[in-house]
Amino acid sequence: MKETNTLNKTTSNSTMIDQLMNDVDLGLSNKEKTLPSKYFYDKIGDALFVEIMHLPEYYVTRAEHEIFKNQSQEIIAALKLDPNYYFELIELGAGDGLKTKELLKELNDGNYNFDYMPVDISQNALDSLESDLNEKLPDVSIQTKQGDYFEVLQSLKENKKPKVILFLGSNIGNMDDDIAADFISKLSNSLQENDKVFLGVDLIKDAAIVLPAYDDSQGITAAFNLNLLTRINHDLDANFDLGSFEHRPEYKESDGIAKSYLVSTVKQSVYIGKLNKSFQFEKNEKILMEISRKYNDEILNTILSDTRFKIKTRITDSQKYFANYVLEL
Ligand code: AVI
Repeated sequence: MKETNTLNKTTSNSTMIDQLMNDVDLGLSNKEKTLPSKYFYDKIGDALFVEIMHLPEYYVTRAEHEIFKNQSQEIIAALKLDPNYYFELIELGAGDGLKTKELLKELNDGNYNFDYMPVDISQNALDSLESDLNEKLPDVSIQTKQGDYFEVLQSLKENKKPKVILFLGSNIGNMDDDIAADFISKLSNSLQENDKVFLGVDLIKDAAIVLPAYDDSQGITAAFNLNLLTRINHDLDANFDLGSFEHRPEYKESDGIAKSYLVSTVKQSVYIGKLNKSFQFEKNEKILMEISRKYNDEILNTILSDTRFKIKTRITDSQKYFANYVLEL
């Protein structure tokens, strides 16, 4: 079992480097340079993201955690879960599973019959989630899967067991609207009649609250973004000079999208060995590192418009910063 895991890990690492090479080449060749935020999550990126989730300015995790802590019975009722019927609880982008653990505890106490299947791009995150759960909730059966969201869709389709899909943390917010709509549409086509999705999204609100969440005073979010340049230096033999890029996030309530940029503070050339290619940066030229889309019912309904999903229930935290939606077919 262990050896199979190690083999899978090695195979997916080399595929990941090929994909990274491709995506970096594409993104930096764009007129408006961009790098995909899904590559933030290497070992250092995972640790920085855990720090972000505990930052005073980053309200997102706390708001959703409050929902799971105070309203887990409401969640179970909204998902119409019944202790007599088996279901798979599949979490896309599980990370450290902080919020889900509240629900798992409640389901375990209520003798619900389920398997927990966290999916994440980061094997590190899955390994620590699995050992933490084995220690804290040893009766919960856990089967981890490493991969990105789109990769799991096919396996969802092939498996006809009843399912609840958790897609929390406003992870959907890191997708462009058209990609989010495509993903949700494919997800709806991968599910069967009584399956449910529990989707967590950060709500549109004032820039005075949103912007500091992406521009914290300790510089952790800046380090999180810059770490992708370190990863490219390491994995693709590049020579990004981290001292000449500055983290500069932007957010306008009217757009509802937080955008994280790294700005080149000088005119410079960056060489990427594995691509055998140099990329030119003008002084003040930006690389778009990540978008974090904020939602309301209208935006979500637009994303759902070409899918079979309907919004059934909306649960919010006490400050109405965050919402979890039950989507049904
Ligand atoms: C994972 N994701 C929902 C986070 C967000 O809020 O967009 C990632 C993040 N980036 C900077 N801080 C947090």
